[in-house]
Amino acid sequence: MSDLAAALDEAFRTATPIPQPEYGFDPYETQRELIDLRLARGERLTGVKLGFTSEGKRRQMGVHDLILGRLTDAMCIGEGASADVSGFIHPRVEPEVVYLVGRRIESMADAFAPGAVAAVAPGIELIDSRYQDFRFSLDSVIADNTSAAAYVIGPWRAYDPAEWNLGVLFEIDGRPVQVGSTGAILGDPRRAIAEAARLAQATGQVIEPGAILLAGAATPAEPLRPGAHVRVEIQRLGSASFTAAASTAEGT
Ligand code: 0L1
Ligand code: MG
Repeated sequence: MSDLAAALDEAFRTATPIPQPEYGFDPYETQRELIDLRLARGERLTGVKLGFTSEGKRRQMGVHDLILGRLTDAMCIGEGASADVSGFIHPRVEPEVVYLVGRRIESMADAFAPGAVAAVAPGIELIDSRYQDFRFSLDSVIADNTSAAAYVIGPWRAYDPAEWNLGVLFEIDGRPVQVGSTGAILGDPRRAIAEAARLAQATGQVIEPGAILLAGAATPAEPLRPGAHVRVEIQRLGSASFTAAASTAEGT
């Protein structure tokens, strides 16, 4: 177990951010160690997420590639639920397209095979960097499991690849805070399964049938305030929502 994985796990468990490390760690290996600690505490893997799926965000953060993170059942907030967010440090929320993986994905070829995506849903991702001030490099955010913290999934519907460029309305407390299009995800969210396959193969992971894939944010993220009601509506797909029930560690 590396020092960085242990420090990130403690930062997560105590909601106390740490300075980002500068060198001397393997990003995806540290992420795996971090997730193994959670699995050893009884959590179960539920899927993966892509990050930095918009060129604008990559430019803003000065990074050059997408990143892949892992999701567990403990990160799942029920659709429409009231969720205790006191264990998060400085959480942000963003609208996501969620895919249900329909077959075992080990290589790019699997991603293009029939049935690779079985269903699609509107979703919300809650990201929370375990680093001070939400500051990180590409490598350090990978080690921090790509800031993955929680997710909400709305109703599933059958996947129709023709429906890829859909309007997105992102509301907090009933007011629109962002509007956008799912086309902002990789220029075409249908690319998400192939990009996830590429990164999974490169990092020695297999995406199992039944896994979920958070394909990426369709708009910029917004800070999550205590008491906020967060709702995402995606044209034709429906909506996902939750309410933040308590203060976060930084009281934001
Ligand atoms: O899900 C995302 O796109 C976020 C990836 C990590 C970067 C961040 O924390 O903003
Ligand atoms: Mg995201």
